[in-house]
Amino acid sequence: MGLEDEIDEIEEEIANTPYNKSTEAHIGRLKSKLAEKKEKLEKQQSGSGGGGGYSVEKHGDATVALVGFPSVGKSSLLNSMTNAESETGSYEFTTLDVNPGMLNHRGANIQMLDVPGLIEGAASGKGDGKQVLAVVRNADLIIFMLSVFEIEQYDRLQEELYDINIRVDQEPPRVTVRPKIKDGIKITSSTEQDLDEETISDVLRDQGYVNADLNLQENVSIDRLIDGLMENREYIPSITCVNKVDLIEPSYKETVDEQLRERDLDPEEVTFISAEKEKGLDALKDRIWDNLDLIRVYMDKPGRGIDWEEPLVVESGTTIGEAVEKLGGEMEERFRFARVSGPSATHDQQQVGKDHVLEDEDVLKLILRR
Ligand SMILES: Nc1nc2c(ncn2[C@@H]2O[C@H](COP(=O)(O)OP(=O)(O)OP(=O)(O)O)[C@@H](O)[C@H]2O)c(=O)[nH]1
Ligand SMILES: [Mg+2]
Repeated sequence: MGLEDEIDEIEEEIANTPYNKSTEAHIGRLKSKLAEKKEKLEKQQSGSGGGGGYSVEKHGDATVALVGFPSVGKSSLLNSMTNAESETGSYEFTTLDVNPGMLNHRGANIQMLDVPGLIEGAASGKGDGKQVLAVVRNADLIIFMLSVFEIEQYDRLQEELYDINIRVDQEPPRVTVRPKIKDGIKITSSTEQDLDEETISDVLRDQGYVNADLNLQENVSIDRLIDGLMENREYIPSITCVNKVDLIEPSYKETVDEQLRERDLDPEEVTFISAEKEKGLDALKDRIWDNLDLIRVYMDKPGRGIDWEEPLVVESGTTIGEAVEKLGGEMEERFRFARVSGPSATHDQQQVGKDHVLEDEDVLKLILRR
């Protein structure tokens, strides 16, 4: 029996076993066995695939990936929002490669990747789907793109990404494990756990830990526990947009909203657009910006004044020290202190050190050693 068959078999058994206290331990074993087999399969495939695949170099201040089925309008959107020219077509699979484009919004350069239409089973390595999908792993934000008549595709997109170990809209599990040389497995937890200690220890042992300290800072499920023990999971936030709204009557919107709600998507948080008619694109750009959690810092340069055109774009929560590190070179070596004006400052030109946390639209002047 091949690995893929074994995986199918375990998945089937999990699906057919009702989850309750008496089956919990068994399911725990099955799930960790499954994780292990998937890991092995992935290694086999990446080993024999001859490398290469699709890798897109990261450029700009952040990267977002457009994910959707063929013909939902990904290339059309890329073309209308960025400098890219991606081929569009009325037939499926027009785009076969990953096309990057650069979106400039609020002074930030945001790289957008047009990921070829997801095919069913892409994540299991059929065709080139899996390699193509893998570029999504490097994204800072995923945009799920749905056509207004095919909202149900959302489910499939979620599954495909889950299968390549992307966890969408999840925080990383608050699970830390420290291997040691003796004394078996010890579990400490800051909260009540639903899982039995026995189940947790079994999962740990199945993942190859014989002696280890496990610390849990959340009430973990079996899946979250396994994710927390694995190093190859990516946790990426997402937004959803619904395209081709120019094709529906206003009265049909309620039906679409209902289909979104069935998938736990709040219609208010979904962006309705027409890539072709260029409707809703500003709202989408704002949503992208909001969800990337970036801030703009305007540099006050000696002799040149404040650069309002090209701010330094960094993650929110960035300190002066980290910003200076990003600027690198001279700035880093000769840094003495900084003067900040704007939202994070108590007064104009406040003198601050490296620990000061920046906020969106701050003006920053670096005072350097001679
Ligand atoms: N009516 C309407 N048609 C659109 C819209 N956006 C895209 N289309 C059309 O839908 C078809 C597919 O668009 P593409 O942008 O090529 O779709 P894609 O998602 O890149 O497709 P693949 O590259 O095959 O994965 C084209 O004929 C577009 O003209 C829209 O907002 N409204
Ligand atoms: Mg395309």
